Amino acid sequence: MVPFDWEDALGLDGLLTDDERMIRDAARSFAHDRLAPRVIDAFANEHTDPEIFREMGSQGLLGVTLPEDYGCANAGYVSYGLVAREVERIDSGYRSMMSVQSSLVMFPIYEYGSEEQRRKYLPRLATGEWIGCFGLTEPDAGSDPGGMRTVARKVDSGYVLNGAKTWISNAPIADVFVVWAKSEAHGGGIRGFVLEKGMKGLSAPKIENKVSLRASITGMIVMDDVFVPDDALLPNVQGLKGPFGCLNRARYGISWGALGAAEFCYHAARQYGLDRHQFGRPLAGTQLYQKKLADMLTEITLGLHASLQVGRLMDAGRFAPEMISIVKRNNVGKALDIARMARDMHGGNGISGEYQVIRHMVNLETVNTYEGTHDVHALILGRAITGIAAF
Ligand code: TGC
Ligand code: FAD
Repeated sequence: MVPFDWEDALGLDGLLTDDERMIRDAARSFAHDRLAPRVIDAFANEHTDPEIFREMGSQGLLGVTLPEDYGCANAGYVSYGLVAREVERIDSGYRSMMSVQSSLVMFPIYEYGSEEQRRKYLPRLATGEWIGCFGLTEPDAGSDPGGMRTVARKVDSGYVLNGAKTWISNAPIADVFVVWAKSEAHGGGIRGFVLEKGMKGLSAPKIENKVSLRASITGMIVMDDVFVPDDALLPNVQGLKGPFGCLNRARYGISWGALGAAEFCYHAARQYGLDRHQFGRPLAGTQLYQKKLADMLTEITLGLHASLQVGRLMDAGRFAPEMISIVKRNNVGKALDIARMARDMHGGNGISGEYQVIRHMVNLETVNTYEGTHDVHALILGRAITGIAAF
């Protein structure tokens, strides 16, 4: 028999390698020392500090799964998930900044790019000197990205892009834009292009007044006859499997990250319940309060172990995208329930920014929607179960 650990109920720590624990601990220290002190103000003032990318880069937290040749850590997907969990324990917006850079910008350049593109972009994205964004969603194509209207027209020695992307994380401060467009020269097939800040006809206006994810800047990408040279095309992929291949990685990271936010809320609710007395005893000494804490711990624990298993399968090259749909959908949905519960358990204080649970709660509303909504992941699973696409 061993003593029960209310922070690690089924012994996740013991299932990690020494290297994974080391990366997890480094990410935890970084998040605690560098991110936690600025998050309340950043969220209140809707401020994104671009310096955070440089700081994450200096800690080796960007593109952690990519090879050392390009300045990356060459760690596995379990390590990537552990980093996402620690960063999102502070704020989903900070994890968003990290996961867009790692999974949606660096991964496609590595996986689908030429050696020249890898050498040009990856080292500076790894240090955070350059900030990246990923443009798939459009005003009229969200859950159904195949309906995109952005087009690339072939011209002498390059392409001309026209269209608009919306709800794009990092866009207003980005140096590098991975954009997906229908290419006339490839039979209307979807192709990826790497655009750079300052190109004529390219702009990235900020979307103002978000009530969720306020520490992470979001914008549009507007392309008005943007000329890109031939070597801006990502040569090694065509079709929706290109962007979906990136989304697999980011969605998996989110499955860990959302539970980091949930853990923050669970710990906060536990401490609040121990400290706060009503009716002559601590709130944590009441049956309803304890049931809520038990539900939180149970869902967090089951979700983390499921993500660990998916990460192990990804590291072994034996995963199916539907496995990722299970953990993205379940863990984010459960994290949102936990954040709402924690908000309630804090009573009136729960709506104060100082207690932070309501910030996690409103952030998780976004996380439940982006990277495939909760219901879209149910439909991905429904298709896999029945063989019938119900989109
Ligand atoms: P479908 O016919 O299913 O597939 C088209 C092609 O893609 C392949 N494919 C995949 N490949 C790799 N991984 C996956 N997960 C894949 N899913 C599909 C498929 O094999 C096929 O290949 P091929 O060779 O036969 O052409 O496509 P569909 O149009 O029917 O798709 C339906 C659906 C619902 C699955 C899909 O459209 C979907 O996932 N929609 C959700 C859209 C979404 O997730 N958008 C995210 C935008 S990025 C974002 O939100 C970033 S937020 C980041 C942050 O700030 O953290
Ligand atoms: P819609 O697709 O219009 O969906 C609206 C509702 O309808 C949802 O409840 C959905 O589940 C439901 N629905 C849709 N289709 C069906 C169906 N067939 N059956 C039943 N119900 C259905 N995108 C990027 O490309 N890059 C980014 O960096 C990025 N960052 C984002 C950051 C933020 C803060 C936000 C909010 C979004 C971001 N997105 C990004 C966009 C995000 O991926 C989309 O919002 C998401 O895919 C959903 O698309 P939509 O908003 O158009 O909603």
